Amino acid sequence: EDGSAAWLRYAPLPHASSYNFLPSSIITLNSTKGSPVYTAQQELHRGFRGIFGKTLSNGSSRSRSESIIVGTAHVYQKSYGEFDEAEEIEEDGYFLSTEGPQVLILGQNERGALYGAFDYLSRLAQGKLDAVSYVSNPHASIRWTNEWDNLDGSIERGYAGPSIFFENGFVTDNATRVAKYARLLASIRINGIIVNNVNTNEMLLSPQNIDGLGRLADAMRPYGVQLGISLNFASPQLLGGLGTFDPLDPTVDAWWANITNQIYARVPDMAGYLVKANSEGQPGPLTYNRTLADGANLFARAVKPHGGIIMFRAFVYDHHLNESNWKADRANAAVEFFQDLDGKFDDNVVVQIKYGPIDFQVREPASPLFSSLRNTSTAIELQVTQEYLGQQSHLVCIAPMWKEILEFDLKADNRSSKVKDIVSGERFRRPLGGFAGVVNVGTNATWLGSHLAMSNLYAYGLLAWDPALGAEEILQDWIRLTFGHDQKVIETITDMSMKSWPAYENYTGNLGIQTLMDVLYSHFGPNPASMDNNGWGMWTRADKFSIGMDRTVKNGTGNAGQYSPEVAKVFENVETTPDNLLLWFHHVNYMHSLKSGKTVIQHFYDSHYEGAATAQTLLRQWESLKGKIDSERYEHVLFRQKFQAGHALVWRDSINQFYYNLSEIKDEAGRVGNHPYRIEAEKMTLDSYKSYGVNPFHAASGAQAIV
Ligand code: BDP
Repeated sequence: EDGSAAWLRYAPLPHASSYNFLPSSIITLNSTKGSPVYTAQQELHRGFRGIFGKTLSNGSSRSRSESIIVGTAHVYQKSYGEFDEAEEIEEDGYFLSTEGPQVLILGQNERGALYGAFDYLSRLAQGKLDAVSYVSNPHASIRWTNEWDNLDGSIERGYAGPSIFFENGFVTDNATRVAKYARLLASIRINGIIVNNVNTNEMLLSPQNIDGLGRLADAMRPYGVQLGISLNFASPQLLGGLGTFDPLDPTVDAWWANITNQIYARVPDMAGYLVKANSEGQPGPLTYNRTLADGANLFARAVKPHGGIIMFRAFVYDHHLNESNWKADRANAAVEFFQDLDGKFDDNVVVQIKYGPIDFQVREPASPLFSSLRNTSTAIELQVTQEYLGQQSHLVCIAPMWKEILEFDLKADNRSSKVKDIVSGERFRRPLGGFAGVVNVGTNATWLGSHLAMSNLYAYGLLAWDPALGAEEILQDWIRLTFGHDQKVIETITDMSMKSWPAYENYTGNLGIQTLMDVLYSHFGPNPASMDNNGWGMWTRADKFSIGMDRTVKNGTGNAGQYSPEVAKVFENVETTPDNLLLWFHHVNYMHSLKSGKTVIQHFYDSHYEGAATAQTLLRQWESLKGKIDSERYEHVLFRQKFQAGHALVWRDSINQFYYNLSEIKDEAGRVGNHPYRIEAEKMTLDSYKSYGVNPFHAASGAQAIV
């Protein structure tokens, strides 16, 4: 159990032999090798062998009883006649029925049939053997992952080893693991992968790499997963040798049309392009005083004849923010850059918006851009890789956070406007929309570097398909599939996971102050001092007396005013702003009273103690599963839980000490700065260890560490 099978283990079901009503053959309505329906058949064989130890035969249409019929609804109807549900099935959707003498798995398209087969197998593997009959349709058409893989094989913000897509400047020769990843993604109904980093290298478009992309797409196609790529805006100049990359220059236009045609010649079903322009050093249309829409439409024209889509990222900001302008607020950037462009994007452009206005923080309000763009298709960008959330060394189950964002009502025109209904295209009647999840899997057998982090990938896929599902419900399905049916295992991992995001928020940065990590590069470990006066923003604005970012219209950066009036009213007022976003929107005295009656500073101290205490219990809870989980995965997780338990203490003491030093306000419980039982390592007799000063100093007690 090295984790490579993830949730597709098809482990033997306890008491499987007592089920006597299982089908014995499969009738496949399209047996062309490499088609998703063919893959579905293979998967059904594999699943039945694993779960029931049963070999299914390949049936013919005459042997209909006790068989599974899998294929598209269309083909089924031609052979077997109409069925009532056919009309309800939408693109990529499927009908699953286990009620009659046959099991029916019928997709609107081939991909849908494969999703239906995976759903059926997931039910069986979980022991959900009751008869069901339902149509399942996707909430949104775009359900993609983004992978931040570089051509040299490294992965930006990846925590599971090198790339499965690239090595040494080229697309990998061996796409076996890419096919396995596509299989994993198809099982959670993801239909596209952007394979390379948003911070791009134009050499991706060399002839050799275009051919390589074809290889990747070939490996993914049997799973209904389409390939897409990130582009470097300056490629016409960097690679094509043109004197310009101005999006309105006809030679640039022709260059992109030409290279796009070359790519489609090799990858006829390419999903499209992802573009990060004019952000964090990436080139873009602003260089030529063109708008971001001019930039996006350039690519939209190139892919249009091929049916491709442009995902244009809203993550555009001027990162030269500094204290000279106290009104500078990166949270305002996306709306400022994009609001006047609403309606100016071509129909096959989707603006891809990070869930919050800043950058994947532990707590952010939903981005106001979702409700500012009414005539533009949008998608939400979520992060599965735990960049700011402990980098897979901390257990943080993110689905509850995603749910809060997706369910948030932006009240556009004072009508229900939940984020999930905006990105599906429904609220503003847009033709496209959906989800992009930054995953960053690597070659490590565990895919993400941590077994427990895989619940986040699983949940991402299922929420993109159906955001109405509950976080806990998804989690428990994942646990059963990943770790089996033991009730104690299910309850313990559920409890650990559901506690983990609040705990992480508590010990890293609460009340909406953001993850108080080292913002300068690593994004790991505490460094509250780094949050202000750097090139990326000024976020905590903490001084001796007060803390928080005043984002009100009245006195602050005006960010609250980017929301619709109904929502803005709530955030503008310190009394009505929820405590968990208080310091996101307001600058208050440390002695300001929260709704709980506690002061801000005391809440800080207490939460950091509570969060770190929970991290200790996560470890104990995991230890209670010894013997109930195979030792390979048990030990792997144990190592991480121990690390988290220790690192949570480092976080707790660093943050508390930092604000105690700054405010000089004592902890009512007398804990902060007072560790009577602690023996500092550097004070001991050091035998082949040396002590050294730690920077930032507050990340080690006594500012010293030993090596
Ligand atoms: C930041 C990451 C950086 C990414 C950037 C992005 O730290 O590595 O390039 O987002 O999303 O969070 O473009």
